[in-house]
Amino acid sequence: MTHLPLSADLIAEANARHADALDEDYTALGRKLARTGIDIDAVLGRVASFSVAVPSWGAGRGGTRFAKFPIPGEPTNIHEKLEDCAVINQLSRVTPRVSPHFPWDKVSDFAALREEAAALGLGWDAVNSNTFQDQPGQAHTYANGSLSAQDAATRQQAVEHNIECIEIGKQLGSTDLTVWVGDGTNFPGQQDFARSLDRYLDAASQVYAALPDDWRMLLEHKMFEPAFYSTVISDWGSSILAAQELGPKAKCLVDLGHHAPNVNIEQIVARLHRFGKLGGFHFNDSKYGDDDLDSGSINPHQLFLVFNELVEAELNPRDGFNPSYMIDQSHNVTDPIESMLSSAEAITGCFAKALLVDRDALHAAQESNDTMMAFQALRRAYSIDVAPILAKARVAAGGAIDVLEAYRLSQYRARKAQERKAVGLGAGIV
Ligand code: RM4
Ligand code: MN
Ligand code: MN
Repeated sequence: MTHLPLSADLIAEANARHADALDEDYTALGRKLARTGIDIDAVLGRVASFSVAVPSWGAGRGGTRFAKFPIPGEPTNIHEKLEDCAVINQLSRVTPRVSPHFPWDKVSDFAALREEAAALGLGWDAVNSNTFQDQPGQAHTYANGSLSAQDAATRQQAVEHNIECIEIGKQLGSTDLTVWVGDGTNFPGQQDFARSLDRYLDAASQVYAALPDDWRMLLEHKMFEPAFYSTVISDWGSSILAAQELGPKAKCLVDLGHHAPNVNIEQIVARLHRFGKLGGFHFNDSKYGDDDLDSGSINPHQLFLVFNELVEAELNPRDGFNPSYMIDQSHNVTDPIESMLSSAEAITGCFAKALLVDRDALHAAQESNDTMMAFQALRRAYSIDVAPILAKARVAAGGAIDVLEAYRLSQYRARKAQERKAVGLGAGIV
């Protein structure tokens, strides 16, 4: 029996005020698309089956490395985070899974946690390990690395933590382990590049060996931070080499903020797919580095181009096509629920626009070296306002036409501010 946090009547009442306008807009867009041979209901069907996971850690105001400015009603534990994630899914109907992070989300009874999520209409996505921070009482520090540390006992501890995450994930019903390590150096000469990678591969292969048959290990690369001179898995090259060495269950995860500025991420997506190693995404946006800003807030065109490659990849599955989609954001100045609602809409919108690309026209232009028409095939799809398709998909599933309006009408955060204890100050997450 599911029990969702917001009143269905409130959502229905808010929707009723927009229903006629939405019907008009959807019909008009349907006519426009029909002129180019696109069936809007078919696109609606694809959009309705799209989903993206939300990160448990994104439900709080993560802050920056410098400060955290908590808001009243912010969640203080995984139970409250789940409730907030259920609000996001109830309104958007596109975020039915939560990606947990351990030990942050540790509880004593994971079977009960799984049921608790199910009662909120939520399942579980990839489990994320954390060997980038020391925990109280931990035997060996990660100050000098984790899976790649010089010290064998530290590496062993990091391996065991990842295996524990797999065990937890089994209880939750996850099938992916995402591994991001902060390992790297801050000074030239600090570590030998080759030997640190050897140590990482050796330790990662022990984690890999513990994966159940239907599990994947998603390797997340990141160019810098907290290591600012070099990181062990710094880029997609290191990531794919590691994934190839580990084996078929190891894939690469692309966090959009983990590259040098202006890197062609959509091409990386195509490359990873070409070699059967595209495992998943952490969606966010950035201006400078790993800014973890809201998806599509800085460079929505890049997000569209990424989805254009994903749609192309799906049509040419080569060794299969099954990337996990997750949001990975840190919210400093907004209500995290509002940010994730807005991001989920931006992500789904780019997927919908990518579906509208006239692939025959694009491929014909590519074949005949007609650069302008190839570009226009993308530009035409990018300029279409797909909001009516997204809203129709949400309403049909019980969500809100205007997600932010319904959320504000619900006064959810103000109610939680009465019930929840206050979050302490302090620095945020990386
Ligand atoms: C890292 C990376 C990981 C996330 C942590 C919190 O920069 O993006 O995915 O687990 O931040
Ligand atoms: Mn990430
Ligand atoms: Mn990051």
